[in-house]
Amino acid sequence: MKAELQAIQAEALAALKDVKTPDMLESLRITYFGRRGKLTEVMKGMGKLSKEERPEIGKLANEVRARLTAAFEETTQTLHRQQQEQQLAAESVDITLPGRKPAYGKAHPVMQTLERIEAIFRQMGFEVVTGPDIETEYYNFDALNTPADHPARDLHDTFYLTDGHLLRTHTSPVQIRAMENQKPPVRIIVPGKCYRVDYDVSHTPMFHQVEGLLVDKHATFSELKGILTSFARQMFGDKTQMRFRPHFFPFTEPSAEVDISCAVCQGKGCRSCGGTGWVEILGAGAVDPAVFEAVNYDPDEVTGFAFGMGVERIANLQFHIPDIRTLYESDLRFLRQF
Ligand code: 2NL
Repeated sequence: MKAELQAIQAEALAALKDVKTPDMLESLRITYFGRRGKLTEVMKGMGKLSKEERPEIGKLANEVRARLTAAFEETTQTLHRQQQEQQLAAESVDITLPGRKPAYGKAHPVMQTLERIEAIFRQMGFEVVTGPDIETEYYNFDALNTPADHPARDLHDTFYLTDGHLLRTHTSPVQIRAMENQKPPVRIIVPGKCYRVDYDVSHTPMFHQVEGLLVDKHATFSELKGILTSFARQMFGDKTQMRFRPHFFPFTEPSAEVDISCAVCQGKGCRSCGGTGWVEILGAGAVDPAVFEAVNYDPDEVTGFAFGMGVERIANLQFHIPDIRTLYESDLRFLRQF
């Protein structure tokens, strides 16, 4: 029986070495430790031993069982570790693979143009100020010397809301608020969204404006001309010529519309400028004394100059976009060109 036990131990230890899977291990466990297992059978036969044999064989049987139990346990651990290592290897990430490229976005063409305009005026000492899109009739029209019967106030031109509110038709109300809140000198530009009831190749119901305001003890029209000429040359090129045509705005007197020489034909006349050699880029003028009175500035103490330009129009000249409405159709095939 002693030899039998030693043989079982040797055989089981050898068999364990060849175990590759948990299934193999389990069937081996049944072979030795199962109800009819080899070791179990030997243990069952212990009762037949003589009193003399029993202690020695019993001790050996216990040792063999303990050793095999430990060996089975160790194999269980080994298989488990191998299984984990395989899983880790299978799931590992190859950090040398190239990453997925993020899709870069960029500023809308109107915003690109607006950013350039702002940078040019900032560099000339203007502060950028913004205000609300929803305004009152007072700030949008009354304070700007625009009479009650002025056509701009027409329902057909202005989006009216309830309670005397409206969507601002220009950014001028922000300048009114700025003058109410600060004493001269004032040197600001006001970019922002504006709204008018209008829709064709050159108008969208929402558009962007940049207005500028300069108020000081002795501000002059020539200073305004200098600022606007410098702006136009930085925006459209060194050789750009300027032309001021008399015009009328309710809030400025005198007023002018300002043209630049056509950048496409250098003023020779082409389709882009309708053959005239000039394209209009902005309106400007000397702040009307009635506007100063509305904000409690003394027209005898200060002079002021203001200007306003449509950003979509400038973007059009920069990028040669034939129909302004395409800017707001959110078609990426169009927008990606700029
Ligand atoms: C245009 C013309 C202009 C102004 C805007 C202004 C603002 C105040 C006082 C006086 Cl607070 N004037 N703004 C002046 C002249 C022209 O815009 O054609 N814009 C697209």
